[in-house]
Amino acid sequence: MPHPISRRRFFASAAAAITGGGVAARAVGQAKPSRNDLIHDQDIVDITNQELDNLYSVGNRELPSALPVDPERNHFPRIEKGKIYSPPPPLMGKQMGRVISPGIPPLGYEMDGDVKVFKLIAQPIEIEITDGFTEHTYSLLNSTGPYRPFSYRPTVKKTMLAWGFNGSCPGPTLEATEGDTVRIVVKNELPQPTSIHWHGFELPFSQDGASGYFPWNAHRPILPGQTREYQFTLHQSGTLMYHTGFNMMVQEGMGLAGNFVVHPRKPEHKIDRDFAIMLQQWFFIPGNEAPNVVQMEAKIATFNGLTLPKLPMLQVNQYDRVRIRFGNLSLKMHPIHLHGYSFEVVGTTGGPLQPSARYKEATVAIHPGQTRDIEFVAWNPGTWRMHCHVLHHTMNMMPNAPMGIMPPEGMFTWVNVKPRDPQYDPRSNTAPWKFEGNKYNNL
Ligand SMILES: [Cu+2]
Repeated sequence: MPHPISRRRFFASAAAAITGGGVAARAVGQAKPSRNDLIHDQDIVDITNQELDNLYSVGNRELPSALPVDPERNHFPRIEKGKIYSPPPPLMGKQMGRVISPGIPPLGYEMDGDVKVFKLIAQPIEIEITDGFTEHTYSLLNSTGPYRPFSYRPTVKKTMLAWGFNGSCPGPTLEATEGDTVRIVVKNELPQPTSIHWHGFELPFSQDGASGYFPWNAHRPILPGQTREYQFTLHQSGTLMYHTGFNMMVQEGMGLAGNFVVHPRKPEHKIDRDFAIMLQQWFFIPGNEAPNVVQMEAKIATFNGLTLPKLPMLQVNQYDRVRIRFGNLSLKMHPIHLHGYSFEVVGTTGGPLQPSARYKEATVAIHPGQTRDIEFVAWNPGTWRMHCHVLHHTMNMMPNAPMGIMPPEGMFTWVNVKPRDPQYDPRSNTAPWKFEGNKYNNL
């Protein structure tokens, strides 16, 4: 005869049966739903005597043991504490080009004759995606709006065990000029083979860097501890990328990627502020610091591996000509939107667009494996939002924004256009505003 029992009590008893054996299981049969159970537990399930017997016998069965863990082998993808990783090469942090990659130190080069030599060390690294809200962040929020009643959702510190280059994930933006011959010395300090593919480059097959599908590849991968050099001449310009060419779903998922900007030999015009941003996404199983690389529905989306408040905003002066380059090595498309401007899409992974092919937009879609360059003259002062318009990527899939106040995380930052007149306050409703967008058509 079935015994009615509330779902909560059923599960509580089942758990007790597994741990406590027969005594607890017998108690299940005597349970009668109380009024409180009926109020709080909507579902009443019927349990047959047979099910009760099954519960009873659980305590006598041998429970499965924990999965065996071999600390020698199961360190992936953690940093091996006993291993010494190379410090960033001496030219890491030296700004030798023009491109600013917000949040990522630049990488300079050395000359070997006529060859520009870059050094990349592929290694496991621990990065802090965000350092979380601080007292300072709260004070800013409270001074700029009546947020107090809405209990703003705090951002917590989030670290990630990733794979990157020279202590940075994504890797530093490489920068060279059309016509240069470049040599990239890649050392592999990862626990598995790797290689670097030069994404979008017109180069000799032997330098393409894709490995893993023998025998059609020109090269074997770089084994752990080994170093190899790639060398080629740049016959094109534009925003290109580099990423792993071995075991890609794992290695690109772990972050082995970076931008590679090739400036044209004869630029059409001067660019005052030139930025590069890598779009990536990460899925974390709760409690894990290493991203899960098979999950497409990522939980955290980043610009250059960071989210606010750690991700810096893009600082420009009014009337600067601004270029922003986006590279996408995530698994999803990101439509990046900028407030306050219609920018021009001026370049792709294939290089600068000819003037007739450029187009005005306020949102540019960047698909996986693509880069897009946008350009505008910063005539309109203000601290303008720039973010992915897939809202799950804007706010890291946390839909609990109170009263529409969006948590500024995910692919979200600001382009701060500082007014030429320091007294001018763009936030004031009465600040004199002049439309100047028409002056800067046809960049
Ligand atoms: Cu997106």
